[in-house]
Order: sequence, then structure tokens, then C-alpha cells
Amino acid sequence: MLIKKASDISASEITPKGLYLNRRAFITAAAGAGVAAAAIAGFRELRSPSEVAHANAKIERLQKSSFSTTETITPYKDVTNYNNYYEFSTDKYEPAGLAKNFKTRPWTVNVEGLVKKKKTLDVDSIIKLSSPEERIYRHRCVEGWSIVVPWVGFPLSELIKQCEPLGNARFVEFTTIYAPNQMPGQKIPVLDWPYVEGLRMDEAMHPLALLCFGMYGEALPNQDGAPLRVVLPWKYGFKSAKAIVKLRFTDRQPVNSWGKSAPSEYGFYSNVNPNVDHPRWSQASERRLGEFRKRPTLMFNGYDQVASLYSGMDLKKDF
Ligand SMILES: Nc1nc2c(c(=O)[nH]1)N[C@H]1C(S)=C(S)[C@@H](COP(=O)(O)O)O[C@H]1N2
Ligand SMILES: [Mo]
Repeated sequence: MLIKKASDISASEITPKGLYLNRRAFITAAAGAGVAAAAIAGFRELRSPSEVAHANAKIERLQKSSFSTTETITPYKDVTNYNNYYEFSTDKYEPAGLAKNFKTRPWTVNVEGLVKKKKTLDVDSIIKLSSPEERIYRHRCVEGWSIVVPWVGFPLSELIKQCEPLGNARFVEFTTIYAPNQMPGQKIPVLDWPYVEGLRMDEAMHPLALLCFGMYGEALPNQDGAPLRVVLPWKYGFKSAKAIVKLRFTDRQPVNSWGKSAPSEYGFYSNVNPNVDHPRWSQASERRLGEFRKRPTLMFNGYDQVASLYSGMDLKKDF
């Protein structure tokens, strides 16, 4: 199999298909703003990131987690200056600046669908539901890069229990805020806004699924999904929705944003799988930010403890 170097991959191969399909609308909306060029730039070498102020509140009484990897943590300045956050921009270097004044308080999360009682929870009461842990996880983006991040949060299952889902709830859907006046990317129809993702209930209840509100011992930076996101280390990064305002419990598999824009490329499960290539590129290896050589990608991103969730499934079909 031919595995290309990042520098050999052209923008047309790496640019998400959704972006291609909407290229005309995108370019029209972006005309004069100079962002069309950025959108087609695709994968490139990380340029030296700007220094970021550590103005975020420290999170006290952090517990260590046995789920943490001992691999080298990716520098804070890389993780906070190279972001996929299409609500702000399709250029990974831009969310850091564009999200600076994003309002994360007051913030509420609506709980809807198959639950005992619909409710609205304040983000600060959610954060207080359980004691914060530091979880150092590998994160693998579907585009072929990876990072190691010390996230802060607690198991997503703690929030789900608080939501009191009914017995027939089989899936949970997460919706990101829709705020085009604060999020310039939402004025461009790259995806069908708001961003929606979903999990099967047993995946969401798995102890590895993290409800995240911090990183590097501090409150989550806006560009990384403040005030509240999920982190699912065995799945491609796009499953980990940022800036969540709604949880909806359903008995049907949710239609996620990426699945809607390009169903042949982004499956509902999107488990990290080196044996199932993306239709336009191999998933066999990855490049850790800050490293030059590529490393092999591991099944479930190395989180084998989730394998039993998929026993009996054909992961080539249910990719
Ligand atoms: N709402 C929203 N959530 C999102 C995205 C996005 O564009 N919008 N991008 C996803 C992708 S592709 C990745 S790889 C991760 C990146 O998270 P990070 O910027 O904190 O590393 O966020 C995911 N969550
Ligand atoms: Mo990603």
C-alpha cells in the first residue's frame, strides 16, 4: 500500500467532501474576506504558534486517572492554536483568535427527548456534579494528525444519570450552540448548522467517555470547546462535539452533521480503525503534532477496553 507523506497530500484529497460540495456557496460567502484561500490550504506544516496567555481559571483538587497515557503531552500552545472548529473557521490556525470573545456564561444545557422530565441545566451546576479528573488521552483526527491532551472532566455517564433517560433511550445526541453572530463560520454553509453528533447509549455510558470542561489543569479555552464538550478517545475527533447546549435521548440513530454532508466518508461510529481507510486517504498511520515521522494508528486508538461494545459488528460496514 502506498502511504503518502503529509507534504504529498494535496488539498483536494484532504479537504472534507462537505466543503467541496459547498465550495460555491462557501466562496460566494467568503468573497473578499480572503478566507477561501485558507479553506483550500488543507494540511500543512504547523507554523510557530503565537504565544497564548494562560488567563484561564485553574481547576482545584484534580484527581489523577488510571486511564491516562504516559505518552508525551502535546504542548499547550499547539493544542490551543491548531483546532478543528468549523463554527469559527475551516483554517485550523484561526479559531484561537476568532473565539477569543466567545461568550461561555451564562450557559445552559437543555435535556430533551426520552427522559423522565425535560430540563434545563446550568453549566456550572453540571461541572459540580462530580469531582474533576485529569485524563491524559490520545486524540486522533480523521484527517491523520494526533495529539496527547491532559483533559479535565468526569465520566459522561454522571451527567447522563442526572438526565434520567427512559428505558427505551438507545442513543444520545449532542448539539453545539448556534450563534452566527459570534461564530463567523456559521454564516458559511460548510456544514448544516448547528453541529450535531451522537452516540449509542452504551458508548456514552462507557467509563472512557469524558464530559470535558478543562485542559492542562485550567478551564477549557474557547477554541477547544468551552464551556462543555465531550471527549471520546477511541473515535475520530469529530465525534467529540464542542460547546454543547443540548442533549437529546432517542430510540433512533441520530443523523450527525458529518454523516449528513458526506455519509460515504464519515460513518456514525467513526471508531479509529487503521484497517478501514477513508475513501480518499489511508488511516493506517498518523502524524503526532510536533513530530515529523509518522506512527502507526492503533485499533480503537489503542483503547482496547471498548472492543466489547462492538462485538458481533462488522466494523468495515459500520465504520
Ligand atoms: N462543534 C464542533 N465540534 C467539533 C468540531 C467542530 O468543527 N465543531 N471539530 C471536531 C474535530 S474534527 C476535532 S479533531 C476536534 C478538535 O478538538 P480540539 O480543537 O480541541 O483539538 O473537535 C471536534 N469537535
Ligand atoms: Mo478531526
